[in-house]
Parts: sequence; structure tokens; C-alpha cells
Amino acid sequence: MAAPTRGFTGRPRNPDANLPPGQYATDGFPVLSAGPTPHVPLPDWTFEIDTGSATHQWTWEQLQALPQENITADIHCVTRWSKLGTAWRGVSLDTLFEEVESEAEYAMVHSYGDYTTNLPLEDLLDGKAWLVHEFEGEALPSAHGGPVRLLVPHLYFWKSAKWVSGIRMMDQDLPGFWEVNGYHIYGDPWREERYS
Ligand SMILES: Nc1nc2c(c(=O)[nH]1)N[C@H]1C(S)=C(S)[C@@H](COP(=O)(O)O)O[C@H]1N2
Ligand SMILES: [Mo]
Repeated sequence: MAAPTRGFTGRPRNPDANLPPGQYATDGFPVLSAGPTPHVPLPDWTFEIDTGSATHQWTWEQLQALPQENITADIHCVTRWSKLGTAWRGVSLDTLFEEVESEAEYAMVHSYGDYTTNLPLEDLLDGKAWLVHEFEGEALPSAHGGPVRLLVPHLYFWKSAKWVSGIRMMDQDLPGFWEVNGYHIYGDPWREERYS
């Protein structure tokens, strides 16, 4: 009897098909920070969603008590490096927004330090965004945004705010830090929305 063939299982995917235009894949993990790395002790860490009429706050312990998800995603920096198949662990923004009532359609994400970045609320919901606290099975290093960063892999990586501290809901789409400084207001890597 003929030995079973291995077929095509386990064949690596074609990396080019996963690379948006103008991007190259890297195995490294560059650090890009506009300022110094803030260090927030876990007992002092909070995440807050402010709708304008109500605030919702989570401590580190409360975040850990929520359902945790493992996420594998490709990330794309506007400076042209992409990193395919990165593994993260954290809480879906859907879980956090379950208890939030707001009519506002836009979000300004705030970080410890002065960084901000804007997104439409719909880009944070329906399994598209997470607060992550682990990278490749280890606590997220502070250089990469630990203890907790936003992960929004379908947009350029500047939207994935490191050292995230909260979200303010907005009725209109106002630009954040890099968006004020010439980056695109939305930042879809597949449409090369790099600069405005
Ligand atoms: N708070 C904060 N978040 C940030 C940044 C920053 O300077 N400050 N840089 C952004 C940019 S431009 C990129 S490409 C990624 C880089 O994340 P990394 O340093 O983990 O690669 O973080 C994004 N989030
Ligand atoms: Mo970036």
C-alpha cells in the first residue's frame, strides 16, 4: 500500500499576499516611540472610557478578570515594515464597550504620556481591536507599550496606541498626535493611506 502523502498541509502561506502595497516583512520588532517610555505601576494603572456623559473605568485586576482572547495578526507600520503572524493576548474592545452607551461615532484614544490617535468607533468593534498585555506569550515589554496597549491590526500601526490609558468618545472625527502632524486621518494600509 502506498504511504499517505503529506499533501499541502503545513505549507507556509505566501507572504507577499499578506503584505499591503509598499511594505516589506521583517522578523525584527522595531520600537517606534515619539517620546520617552512612561512607566505605570500596575496598582496605579486604569483604563477609562469617557462618553461625555458617563465614565467607565477598569483597574488592571478588573481587566484580567474579563474574558481573554488570543490574537494572531499581521501588523503594518507606515514606515514600511510589516510583521506577519504576531501573537498577542488581551481583551476585545467589544467586551469593554458592552457596558458603554453612547451615540458618538468617533473615538480619541489616549495614552500615558501625551500620545493620542483617532478612530471611528466601528473600527474598534466587531472583533477588530483589543487591549493587549502579552506579546508572544510574555508580558508586553514597556518599550512595546506595556503594561497595556491598543491593538488595531487592520490599520497602520500608529493607531495601536502604546501605554493606553483611555478613550474619549467624540461626535466628529478629530485628528490625534500623528494625524495632526501629517499622517492620514484613517490609515488603511491596503489603500496606502499613509499621509494626508
Ligand atoms: N503612546 C504611543 N503609542 C504609539 C506610538 C507612540 O509614539 N506613543 N507610536 C506609534 C507608532 S508610529 C507605531 S509604528 C507603533 C510602534 O509600536 P512598537 O514600538 O511596539 O513597534 O506604536 C504606535 N503607538
Ligand atoms: Mo509608525
